[in-house]
Amino acid sequence: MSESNSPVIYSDEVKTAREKRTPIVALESTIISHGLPRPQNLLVAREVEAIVRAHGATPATIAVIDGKIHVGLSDKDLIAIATRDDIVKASSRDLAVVVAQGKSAATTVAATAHIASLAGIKVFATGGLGGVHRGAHESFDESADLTALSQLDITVVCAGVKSILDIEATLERLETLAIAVVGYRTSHFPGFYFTDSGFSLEHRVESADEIAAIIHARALIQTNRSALIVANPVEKEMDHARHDAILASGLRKAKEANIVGKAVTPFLLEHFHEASDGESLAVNIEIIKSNSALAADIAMASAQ
Ligand code: PSU
Ligand code: MN
Repeated sequence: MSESNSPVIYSDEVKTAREKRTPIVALESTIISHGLPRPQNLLVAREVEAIVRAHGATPATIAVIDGKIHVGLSDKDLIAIATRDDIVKASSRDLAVVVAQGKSAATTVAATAHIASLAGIKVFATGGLGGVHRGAHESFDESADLTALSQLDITVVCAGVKSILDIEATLERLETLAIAVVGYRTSHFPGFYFTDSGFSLEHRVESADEIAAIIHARALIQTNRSALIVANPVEKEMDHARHDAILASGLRKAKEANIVGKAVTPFLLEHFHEASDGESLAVNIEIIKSNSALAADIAMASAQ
């Protein structure tokens, strides 16, 4: 494909970073369009980019706008993703359809990781990964994030997987798919809103340098055909009893409203933000900020 026909457009700062080979951090956009309420979503998207820059790396928020895949968004693009009503949620399998039909989409972890890999970006920050949903033995609802990450050489910084999921089953699937998981300054797998999901981790790391060393070793040993997950727990977690009550009502409402497929995760997140009076929103924002800072530090350490 010639450069001019390419569906991929780089922002000016990402273009410069690619030319100079300086560290870049990929950021997903579904959290902006479907994960956070307006108007905070736009403010957070901007803030997260500023954090990556403050830590010395270049942010590359990824999304599809009018049929073009953008790696790095201008402020106008960020506004479009945060405010337009025609932004669909795209996983990897949706990308080519959206591009060919000239549509606009926010990218999930799966789609963002795919495009980041295409662009040679090795480090990616998100909030929480998708995983195995509760009741998946009947619904078969398992996020395509897991399959995508089983096929891509990328390091994803996240706060574990959302507590709305079946965390134990998700950890089993990560093991099967050969997706490595290390805890950042913890031996417990975080549960997004919780610092500790109740499941322990085998590997713990203390610094970005240590993670950079693992990334380097993965390449040498060629176990980098699947992703490395850096699980970074949020400091101030949600109240457990309140969380459990909100989750129970959310799952019940989702069932009553017959919410299925890719609508499930956004539905439950929105329910949390409404029912918790902003507590889950505050935790969610802390998570994405802290993960972006750590991802930038890892990208910088990896460049040494
Ligand atoms: N984490 C968040 N907010 C989000 C998501 C993750 O803090 O909105 C999004 C991510 O884009 C993730 C997606 O890839 O939810 C998973 O959706 P599903 O369960 O339908 O695969
Ligand atoms: Mn799903």
